[in-house]
Amino acid sequence: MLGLDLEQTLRPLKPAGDRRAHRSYGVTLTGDMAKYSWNIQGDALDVAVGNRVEFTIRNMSMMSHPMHLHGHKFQVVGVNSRAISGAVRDTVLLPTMSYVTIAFDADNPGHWPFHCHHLYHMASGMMTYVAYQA
Ligand SMILES: [Cu+2]
Repeated sequence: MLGLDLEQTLRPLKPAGDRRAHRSYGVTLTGDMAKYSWNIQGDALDVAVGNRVEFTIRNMSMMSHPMHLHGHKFQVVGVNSRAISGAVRDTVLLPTMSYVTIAFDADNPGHWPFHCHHLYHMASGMMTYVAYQA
């Protein structure tokens, strides 16, 4: 349950559809156990209404992180560089040293948090925003 084996077997009741992504973004989860400092680094997540966007999340830290996006549901479309048509969720677990790609339609304008759902990790810095361009 703490890896991505199960995740790769899940199939959606309603897939996000086969649109090609207009934009792909990359973010990396980093951290330091001793300092209890956690971060999310990478592309600015500036999206445009109507776009299909993909985020590839790489966990380069030594803890797992359940990553949660507000305001949208996303489909898991890649696990460790393997393309899948996976579950539709609003949170996905990133085990240590794993990659997950998620896809969603930018259909809910706003300024939406994207963060680790371990609230102590979020509070120490593992949090960013999806911002819709004007
Ligand atoms: Cu975390």
